[in-house]
Amino acid sequence: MASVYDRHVDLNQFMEGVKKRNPGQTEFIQAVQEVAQDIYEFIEDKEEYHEAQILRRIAEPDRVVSFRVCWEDDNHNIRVQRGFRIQNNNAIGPYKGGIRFHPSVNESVLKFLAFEQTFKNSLTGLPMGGGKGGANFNPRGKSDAEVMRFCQSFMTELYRHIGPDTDVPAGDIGVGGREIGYMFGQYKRITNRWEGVLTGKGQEYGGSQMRPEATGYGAVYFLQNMLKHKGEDVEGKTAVISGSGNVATHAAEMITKLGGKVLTLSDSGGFIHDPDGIDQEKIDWIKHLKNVKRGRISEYVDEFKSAEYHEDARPWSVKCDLALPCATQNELSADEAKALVDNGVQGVSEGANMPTTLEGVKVFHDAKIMYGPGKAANAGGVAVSGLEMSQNSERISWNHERLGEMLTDLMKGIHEKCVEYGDNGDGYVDYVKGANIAGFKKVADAMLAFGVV
Ligand code: NDP
Ligand code: 2IT
Repeated sequence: MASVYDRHVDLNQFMEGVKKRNPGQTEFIQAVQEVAQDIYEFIEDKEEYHEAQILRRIAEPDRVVSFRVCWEDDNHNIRVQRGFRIQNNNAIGPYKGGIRFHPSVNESVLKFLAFEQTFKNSLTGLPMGGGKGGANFNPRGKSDAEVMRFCQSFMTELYRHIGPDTDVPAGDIGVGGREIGYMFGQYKRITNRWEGVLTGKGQEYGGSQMRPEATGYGAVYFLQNMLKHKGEDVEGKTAVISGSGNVATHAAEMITKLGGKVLTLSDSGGFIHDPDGIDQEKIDWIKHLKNVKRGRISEYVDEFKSAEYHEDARPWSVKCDLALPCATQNELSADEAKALVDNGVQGVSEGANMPTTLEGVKVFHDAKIMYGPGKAANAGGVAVSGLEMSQNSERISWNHERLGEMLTDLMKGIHEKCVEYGDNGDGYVDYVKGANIAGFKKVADAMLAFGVV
């Protein structure tokens, strides 16, 4: 019988250990499972990784910081939230990853995101480790003043755990330019230092051109690379997109620029279906609705009569060539994947992190659909964050055109790495396997170099 010290616990025994050590953390266990199955195959004949227990170590965060965040709402009620920063792994660079403000945030969700981020950041080729943070704060319906007070209180604790060479947070769900501004201002005030400690900053104070667009554009570039690999293109194809935030609106914008037609967008209330296509003018209207008016996607149908609103529903039943889940984790089930396949979907590119369930991924693989997992497809955001760090360190700013070219090249490079490790030899590329192995290898080899730390 294998003891816990056995170097060769099999995949099932490994996963049993992960479940036992992380009780009830379903999202984290799901993310580890998805990676472990590919890594086990890859390291089967590589004794050094077993001996050094590399996978076991990557699946144990370096540090989980949890803290209380108190703030006062506009009615003078004292509110108490839980904040976190998960520092998963810094083998190849400072911890790097977003901050999420959403009522669903808990330790499991942030541990899954920090774990995924470790592989994603490695795939970019830039020197960034993996981290993630956030709080169970719901920005919806809050005044600007309330959001500011929350962000300041959050940073009053977080600042001691981060730094430009230690850990560099950015945005994620519920954290955009406004929140980054409030958090950066508070960091600067506490430390009396202007430094590139956050990315996704405004252009006026050290933010990078292309960072707002990078995740959504990058997800479409990844899709374009997958299609090209099969001699296809985005032009003339229909796309179903979920979400209507930063990633979804920029993915929609790039699909449109490349001659595709976007049929849907959504939020947690439901989705809009516009058979005429959601063109640039409509996307600009949605950006204003979301970023300035802080409105809901249902309002689209009052403005654009060609569209229908489907309450409490997700868009995956709408017939399309391309699907881009860009909202949140586990938003695309096996049944929904099957509906997409039955309707003839050709390519799926994940703007969100882990939006497809494990069972849904299996449906895409069994049907041999081009399927780009989040850790590869949405890496453009963190990649341009890495470029923002470089610009801040050098105290310069590169222009939009140059950064656009760098993003295009980075996504091409990530696609190539996925093909290198994921080509099954039968013409089908398993992009999940490719991303997992390529992402793992660099981190694992760095860890081997450090010995037992
Ligand atoms: P935003 O906050 O800008 O937008 C999030 C969108 O997703 C909103 O439309 C929101 O609707 C919807 N959404 C959030 N939670 C749920 C839910 N539980 N059910 C249904 N819809 C939901 O976030 P981003 O666009 O930045 O992030 C979207 C996804 O992309 C996330 O998975 C994030 O981790 C990932 N990502 C983001 C990157 C970035 O650079 N921003 C980089 C890489 C990945 P509602 O308003 O109703 O909540
Ligand atoms: O999931 C992600 O990659 C992000 N939210 C962006 C992280 C970053 O540091 O830019």
